[in-house]
Amino acid sequence: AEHLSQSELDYPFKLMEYLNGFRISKAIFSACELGVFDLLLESQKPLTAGEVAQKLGTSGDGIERLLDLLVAIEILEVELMQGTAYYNSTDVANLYLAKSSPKSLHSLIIYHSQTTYPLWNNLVDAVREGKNQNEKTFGLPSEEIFSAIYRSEEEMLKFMGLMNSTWVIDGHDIATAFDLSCFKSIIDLGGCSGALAREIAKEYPSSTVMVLDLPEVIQSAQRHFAQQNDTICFQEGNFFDGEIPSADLYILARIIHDWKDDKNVKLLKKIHSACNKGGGVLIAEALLFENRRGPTMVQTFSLNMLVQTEGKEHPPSYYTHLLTEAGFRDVQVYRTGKSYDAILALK
Ligand code: ASE
Repeated sequence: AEHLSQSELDYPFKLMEYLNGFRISKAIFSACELGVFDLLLESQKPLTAGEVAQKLGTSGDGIERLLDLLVAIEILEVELMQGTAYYNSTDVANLYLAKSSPKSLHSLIIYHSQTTYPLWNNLVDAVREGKNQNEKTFGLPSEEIFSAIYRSEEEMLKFMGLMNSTWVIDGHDIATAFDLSCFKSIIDLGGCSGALAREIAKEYPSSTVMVLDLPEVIQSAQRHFAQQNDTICFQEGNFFDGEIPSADLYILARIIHDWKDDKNVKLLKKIHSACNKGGGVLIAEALLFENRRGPTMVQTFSLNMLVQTEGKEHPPSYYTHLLTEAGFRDVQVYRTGKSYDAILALK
């Protein structure tokens, strides 16, 4: 095979690293769940494995092996003093792995460890059956995907945390992908915790930004993600079964990838008819290459949609067709080069 170099045939280094990927992921997840990164940030000084074990209530041997792996993958640092290893965080761990950091990926990690990981354990069945594994994994009916994703208040909060942490990281690029200043009223449909809406509101202070989501999501958003002097407002609704209020711009961030084509066309047609004259729609999704040969990350996202939803990830042409079919025009695609890209279309 062409893509396997001679040295890969001599010894499958790359293959072995891929095969080991799950152990690396789970080691980072576990350190996060144990509170390793929070402890090292709070302690303000390097700690021995014994001190970490004592503070976190773990075995000394277990934590030492975990800490040593985290050092090897450069998520932690180690310093030897009189033959004793002192572990310290790196800037990356402090910024992205500690819970208290404003850019923390802690919620994303908790979700992947406790929900995504068990779902991926049933990937074989997902591929065989071509459908999500909510039923097999969690004992929940697979038809109504959000009754599975929101199966308890705890699960809803975890999912909202996942959504929140990605938009804290990626929201600014979505907000600035296009000049949206001409849109004075903006509604983020399925805007969840409001993290992306806040990024939009920060960038366009003369626009009003509203999050429309299911009643139970809005209530959780206001209870757990509200901010003092919030720049956005919340509206309970249902963009499939209920009314969509009129606005200049609608945001659909990671909505289209959850659903099948017919639902997506219906939704975009409904948005088109609610949309004010001169308005538009902004879609935020992870875009595949047009030939679907990458990016690898987006291909893994698409399999993730298989195990958990009824949707998939798409290349730009899919969104262009969808938007055009719903009556939108002047579709513009902006690739951020990060996880999520932006598409703007006008009424
Ligand atoms: C959805 C987004 C996600 C629905 C279910 C989901 C994500 C995980 N599960 O709209 C986030 C993006 N995907 C990954 C793999 O992180």
